[in-house]
Amino acid sequence: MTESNIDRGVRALRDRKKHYSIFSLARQAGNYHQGWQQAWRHAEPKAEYDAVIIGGGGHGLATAYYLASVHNMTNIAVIEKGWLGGGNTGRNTTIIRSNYLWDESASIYEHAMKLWEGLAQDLNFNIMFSQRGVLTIAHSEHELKEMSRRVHAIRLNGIDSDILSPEDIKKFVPIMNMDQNIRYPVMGGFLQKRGGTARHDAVAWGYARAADDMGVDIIQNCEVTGLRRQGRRIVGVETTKGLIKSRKVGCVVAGHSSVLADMAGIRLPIASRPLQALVSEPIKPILDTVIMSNAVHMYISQSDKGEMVLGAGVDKYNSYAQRGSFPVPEHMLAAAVELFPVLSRLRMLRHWGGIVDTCPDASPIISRTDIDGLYFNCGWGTGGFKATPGSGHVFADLIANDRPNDIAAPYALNRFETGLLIDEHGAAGVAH
Ligand code: FAD
Ligand code: PYC
Repeated sequence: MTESNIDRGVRALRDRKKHYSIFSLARQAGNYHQGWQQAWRHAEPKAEYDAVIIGGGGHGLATAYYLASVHNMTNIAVIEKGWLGGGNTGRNTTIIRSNYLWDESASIYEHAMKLWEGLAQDLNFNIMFSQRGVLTIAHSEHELKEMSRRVHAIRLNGIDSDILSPEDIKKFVPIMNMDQNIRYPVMGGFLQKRGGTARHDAVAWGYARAADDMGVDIIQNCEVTGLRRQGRRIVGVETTKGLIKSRKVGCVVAGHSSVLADMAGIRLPIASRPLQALVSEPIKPILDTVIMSNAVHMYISQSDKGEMVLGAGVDKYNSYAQRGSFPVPEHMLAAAVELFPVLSRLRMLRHWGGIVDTCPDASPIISRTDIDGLYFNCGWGTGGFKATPGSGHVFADLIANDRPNDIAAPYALNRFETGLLIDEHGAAGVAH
């Protein structure tokens, strides 16, 4: 007798309770964690699936989760060449906000924000979503004017956003250097109170566990090396574990999108560039919000562990190497120390890079292609973590129904032919 989805759901809930019982935790601690249940199965590929998602980052896993939970498509696989979340999902600085300029952006990023607000409950997984506010600071008259325009546009879309004066900022972030004679004086800022952070790995793990519970096969250490077509239709993916057949294939591989597109003979308007970040040794709590400065390419927050999390600007060259050049973080750290002198003797523990997929208008691509059954979700560049739930939700809808919904429609590839670009360079956290 085969197990129904409902039975599987009930079993999964029971398993989770088992997994989280306090006695079980204590027992496992004494056991050096031996015998812990895996959060998701290590699946081996089946010969054929109703849909294959390439890329086991947050966006790919979210897509699989919503395909299963909203569209009842459970015969699906997520194919990941490395480990889950090992791409940009596990490398980002976790800033979440929905304060973009254009209506199309408000629609998708706010859709994501609303999903974030209930995501821990939806997934039954603590993703450590923390709405601690995101404050963007301005260092010139010009930036202040642009900021005011953006705040009005954001509010017209019903999204929270407040202008802060230097006096407000001094109260809100006491450790910020408000001296007006420094190289980048803080002249004002704007705050999205509902913005914040989430634990990036937990987002990947939460989606993976919930998708696995519904029968999704998550296949790690399996690289897609080719896209199999019959004429203008996709029929499968070639992988390091053999051919996997499917008539629906979603590519969600961020910095490697052009590589995948090339396998199908498609040229995407994407440049892949390194973006770097660093964390410090953990210290006592000193910063309870997120600060971003687009002018100096610096953004900073403090993790729940106490580490200061700092990110820099994009490197100025294309690359697939997950590291970056030294001058970029050096420039950012100089600005960070000027703005937060309290950090001057802080030691950095780790430093890394991710490869971000940037589009000419700094907005993503969520699109069918001219190959039937082949879809792309990419181009999130320096700012896709915040979109993870919204992106997965609308991409699943596109794959299931083979037509974009109202939120996804403006992000189709044809905007690069029609000229209906969504220019969000000003709102992208990092200039590129
Ligand atoms: P990824 O997590 O990169 O997943 C793609 C996966 O595809 C990878 O795991 C990769 O291994 C896999 N893959 C690639 N090729 C293949 C193949 N051939 N076969 C199988 N699998 C393949 N965004 C924000 O909103 N806020 C931030 O604060 C922020 N900070 C950032 C800081 C840094 C340093 C970086 C690098 C990015 C930052 N971003 C931020 C951007 C954000 O991380 C990304 O937009 C987002 O995580 C993309 O998620 P994804 O699931 O699409 O990609
Ligand atoms: O998109 O908010 C963002 C961001 C901050 C740092 C990198 N990206």
